[in-house]
Amino acid sequence: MKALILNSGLGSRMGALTSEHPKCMTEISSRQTILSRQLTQIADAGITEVVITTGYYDEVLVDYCKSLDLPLNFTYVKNLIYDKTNYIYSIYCAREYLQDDIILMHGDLVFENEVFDKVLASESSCMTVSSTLPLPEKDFKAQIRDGMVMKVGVDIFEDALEAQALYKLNREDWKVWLDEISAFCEAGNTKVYAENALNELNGAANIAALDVGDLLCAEIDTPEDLAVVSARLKKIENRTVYMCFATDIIHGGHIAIIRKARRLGKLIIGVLSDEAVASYKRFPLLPAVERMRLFENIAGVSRVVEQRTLSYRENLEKYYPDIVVHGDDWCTGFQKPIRDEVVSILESYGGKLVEFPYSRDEKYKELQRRERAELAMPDIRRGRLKRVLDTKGLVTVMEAHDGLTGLIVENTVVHENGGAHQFDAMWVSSLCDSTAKGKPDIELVDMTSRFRTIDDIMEVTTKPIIFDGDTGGLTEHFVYTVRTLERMGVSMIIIEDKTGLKKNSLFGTEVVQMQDSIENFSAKIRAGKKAQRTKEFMICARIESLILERGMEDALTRAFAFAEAGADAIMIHSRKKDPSEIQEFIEKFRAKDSTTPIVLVPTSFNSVTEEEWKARGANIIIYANQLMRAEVPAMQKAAETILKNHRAEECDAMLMPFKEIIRLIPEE
Ligand code: SPV
Ligand code: MG
Repeated sequence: MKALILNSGLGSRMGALTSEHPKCMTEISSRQTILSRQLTQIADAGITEVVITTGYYDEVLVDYCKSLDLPLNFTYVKNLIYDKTNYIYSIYCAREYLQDDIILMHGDLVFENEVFDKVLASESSCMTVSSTLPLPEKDFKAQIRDGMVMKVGVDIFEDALEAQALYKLNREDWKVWLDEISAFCEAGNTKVYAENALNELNGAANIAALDVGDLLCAEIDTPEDLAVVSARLKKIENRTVYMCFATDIIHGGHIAIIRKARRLGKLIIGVLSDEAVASYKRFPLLPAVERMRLFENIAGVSRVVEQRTLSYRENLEKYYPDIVVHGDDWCTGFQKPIRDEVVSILESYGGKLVEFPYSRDEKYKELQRRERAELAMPDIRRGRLKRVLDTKGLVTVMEAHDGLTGLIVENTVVHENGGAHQFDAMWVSSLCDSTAKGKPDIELVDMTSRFRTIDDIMEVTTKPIIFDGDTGGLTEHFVYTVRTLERMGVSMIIIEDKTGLKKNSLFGTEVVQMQDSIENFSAKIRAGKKAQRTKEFMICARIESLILERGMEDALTRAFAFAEAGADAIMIHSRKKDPSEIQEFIEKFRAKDSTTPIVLVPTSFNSVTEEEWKARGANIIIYANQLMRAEVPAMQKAAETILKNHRAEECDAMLMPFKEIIRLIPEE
């Protein structure tokens, strides 16, 4: 593709403005001339070959083009009789350089970037017209039939639209026109417009009318035109454009869309907060401040701001951007409600939405895969629980007892309000890990086997892991457990203040269970904290006083003592359906300690929503065994159905096809 700019003419209607240089060198702002603007637009579009026809002040023009230092190769073709001919003859002189797809423009044309983008995006040959501007008395109009340009001229009024000499001409269409231009010139017909030759072709050049409506696309013939166009340009350049990003890896696709966006005006980039990113896809690798810094250093980005929610409302109502830019991927699917809201807010103040085609390039998918792999690395995974806690205030955790349940916790997503609701972390429960092995929950499954379960889960997932460490065992053993878990990339261990033969808390006082002394358990916590090597690993003290019916006072005394001993979080447990004792505990604990995170396992007291718990001051909600309780009855039912029917057909309806199950398993 080559650009052809016609700059041979005298520009005499500009008066003194063209006394020392050709019209195209007229300044349209303090930084730009008509020509420098055109050439920058051409270079930005990735076009490198430019043919310029010259004549009037040709040497000044050539020197000027060189001085612009743009990544363009110029071919200058001088029309030696520019003062006696029209530009049809300049084109004829340049014909040998024009055997290509061509962007043709008059040298006095000023158009905004969006116009040029539309021209470049047009697959068919096209000419810019406006269906909204009035027909000019003396300037170009195009006669349109079925969307195609039939004739162009100043005297055409029938079926006509205002038209500007900005064309994209595919090689075959251009050849037809260029041949006719040559025929005209060779017959001595050199004082007419090149469009006179086009008009002889009766539409054979297949040029579509490209309606650019009210967008700026105007020629400058007089000082009055110059004043109008300069004023419009100023407005355009002060336009603000808003885009929002959730990414922490910036690749070529992002740069391409940023480049396009910044051509529309001053670009403000909104960077989604960590919390908003987490609710949209997965927890970000880099915190928002660092992601903001990445964008601040991209050329053409005027300003970077945080967008705190998935909804654009807050920032749109703060910055009132003239344009919002987004990929067209949000037109359907779970992001549609966000888009709908943006459209209605923009409508309310006259803003505009510009959508670019979304890139689904394989190499970007590969980057996402690498990003996932990174998230699974122990050092990155370990610290993420603390980060999620800090950013979200409430973390939801689901039990996983093997690779497959890990994948379910990792990938289950519910789309609501334009976001993706999912679990933040995984709980490796002693009850479910033991049950999966057909063993009772009495610390019978040894640590080596428990670590194996963690490893199976870690191999296929990226979310942070909270480990159920039962009593933590002997303090001498516990310190080793802490270090092993840290090394593996586990984020938190929860140990309960029981001793002797531990039984599952859901048995309560139905079985004999011993609670550890405050002193012993505090010493265990202290030893664990001393043993750990990273600062992010968390040790949570679980208090069994309510389970063992030792009363609220005992629970609270222990909670404060364990926090004092260095526990990073406190878990309070209850097996009552009624949540009131847990609520009372939270209230009384929070009255004195506003920061230590509170962990709950609401298996029995399951009527309270996460939002209510958060409002009361809880921070981590663990769904400790629901996946296992879902799978056991489903498996039993399938087994019974086969036994009853002596075949599997009746059971089929209750089963998931394996094709769907294996979709859960990630491919490398
Ligand atoms: C577990 O899931 O193993 C627990 C929580 O420790 S509970 O079963 O409620 O005691
Ligand atoms: Mg347990």
